[in-house]
Amino acid sequence: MENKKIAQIFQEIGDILELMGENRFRYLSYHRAAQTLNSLSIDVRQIYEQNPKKLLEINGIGQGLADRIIEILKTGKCQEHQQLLTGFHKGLLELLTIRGLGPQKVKKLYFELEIDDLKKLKKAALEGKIAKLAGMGEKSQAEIIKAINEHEKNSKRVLLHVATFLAEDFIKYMKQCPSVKKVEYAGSLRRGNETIGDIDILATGTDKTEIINHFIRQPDIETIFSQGETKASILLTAGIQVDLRVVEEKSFGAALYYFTGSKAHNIHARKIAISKGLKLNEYGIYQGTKALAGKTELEMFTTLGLPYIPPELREDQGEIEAGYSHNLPDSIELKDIKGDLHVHTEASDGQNTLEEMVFSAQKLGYEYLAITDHSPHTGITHGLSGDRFLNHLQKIDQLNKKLKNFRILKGAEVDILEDGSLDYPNEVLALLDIVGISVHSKFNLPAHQQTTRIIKAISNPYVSFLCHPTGQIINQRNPYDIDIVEIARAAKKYHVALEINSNTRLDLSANNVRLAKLQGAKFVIVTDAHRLDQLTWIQFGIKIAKKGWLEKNDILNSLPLNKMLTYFRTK
Ligand code: DGT
Ligand code: CA
Ligand code: CA
Ligand code: ZN
Repeated sequence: MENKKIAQIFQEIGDILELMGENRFRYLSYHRAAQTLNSLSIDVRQIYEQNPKKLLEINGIGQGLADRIIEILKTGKCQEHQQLLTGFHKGLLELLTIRGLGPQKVKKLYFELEIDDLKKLKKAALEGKIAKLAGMGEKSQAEIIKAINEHEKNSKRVLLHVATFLAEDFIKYMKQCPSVKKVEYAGSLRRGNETIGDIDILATGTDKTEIINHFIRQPDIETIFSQGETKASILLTAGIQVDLRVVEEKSFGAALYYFTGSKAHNIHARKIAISKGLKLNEYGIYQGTKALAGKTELEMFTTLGLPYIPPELREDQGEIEAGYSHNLPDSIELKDIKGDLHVHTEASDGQNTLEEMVFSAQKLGYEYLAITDHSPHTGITHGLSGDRFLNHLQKIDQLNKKLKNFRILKGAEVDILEDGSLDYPNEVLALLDIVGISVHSKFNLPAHQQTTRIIKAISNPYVSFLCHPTGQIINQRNPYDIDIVEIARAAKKYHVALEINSNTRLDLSANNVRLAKLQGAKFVIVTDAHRLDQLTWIQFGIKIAKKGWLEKNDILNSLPLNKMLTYFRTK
């Protein structure tokens, strides 16, 4: 979706206008438009392609802003934005993101101390220079240091996998406290977001003080931020904050609902409660002083007249409306997955043997497993070719003969070359049951060329699925410049699935999944495991699929083997 990109450009235009002391009305209109675009669940490009006049129906978008949206959709840039940026210190925009720093203070810091980025701000604050400015003082200086620390922490959001393992350990630790009756994690982690700001834990039990004391004695704590009667907050040595709240048992469901969020979902739910003459908060739902719900989450939904909405969907992206109209997706679950289709062995860059991977997949209850070692193009992954490849396939045939009720699929992860052809000729691909294709080079082609390249590869009749479709590596590499809508349409046309990579890539992302589903694409959820333990990481791909509103029939590896292979082979 390009909404976020356009929103960011509008936010920056608004910020610069504000810093330049421009008319309040002008910069606010940009800021409001940025907010609206960020929360809009349909792609503005789709609106524009249907009918450009419809852009004017978006809240807060007048003709001037609509023209700029069209300009960005067509050229990727906005002239006004480019002009404003010329000669402007971009670091000043970053300063505005620090809590407590508005345009007036940023201007003062710039003119009096020549502070034009975060690094200079931190240095000046730590050297005590800010306290000496007229109207600032020691207290504002301390606030600024605190806000910078917060900012530094937030800009390093932790990957879902890492936060999950830390939270699960923490929950186990909390259960060792005899006072704890129930303990669960909430927040973005429970909603299955790709990255997590902090971990929110909720507990109930007999002795609140004892629960808090147990929490702050966890052995891996770096700092205790705060500790009160019903809540505490700490920083783990792993660099992530954990917030604990201890609640009454009769309010546990209400608190779990509230602290699972998202904030946008909560606000929407509260509005509905108000419209029914009820009060909804983290303690329960009330009619006057009478509590109607609070002990369980399900009660909360039922009282609002809603079916249970899974945490992954709670982003206020239409799930509440879908709940009322009985259109919630029948979400895919872990038990629906019949096999993994993307794993590596020591034949290329994996760490375990073929036998070890197969044995583990059987233990997970799978019916099949595709071994997809690399093709040779990207030398570093020790890809297979010639006799080495044929021997590898023979080994799979031999092992298959020994197995009952389980099939190893002969597969490969084949590089897409620059011109969209594949790294193995069709005669070799014909030997395989499953062919995943990947861009592993030439990440920076222009959008049109990159999209055409990938679609050409998708059109090869031997291809089963497109691996990590956008190339994004969270916190490390941006997605390649591609048109995901076009790619999803081609995937549908050629019976090629799009991969949800459950490994640390988490590519496709939940938003892209939802977008691709709208185009009629099908998906596979796979682990790209390079080690045995990574086979269980399928749980993260399931969360992304749920968050992207997928159902069982959207996922090809929820099908029995023959049905799945028939889909791939019908071109
Ligand atoms: P994160 O930690 O940035 O990855 O995202 P969350 O969603 O875990 O956010 P967090 O930790 O600040 O707060 C946890 C939940 O608490 C959030 O999802 C919804 C609820 N919450 C927090 N602040 C507010 C608020 O001001 N209003 C409402 N309605 N709910 C809030
Ligand atoms: Ca959180
Ligand atoms: Ca929190
Ligand atoms: Zn791979």
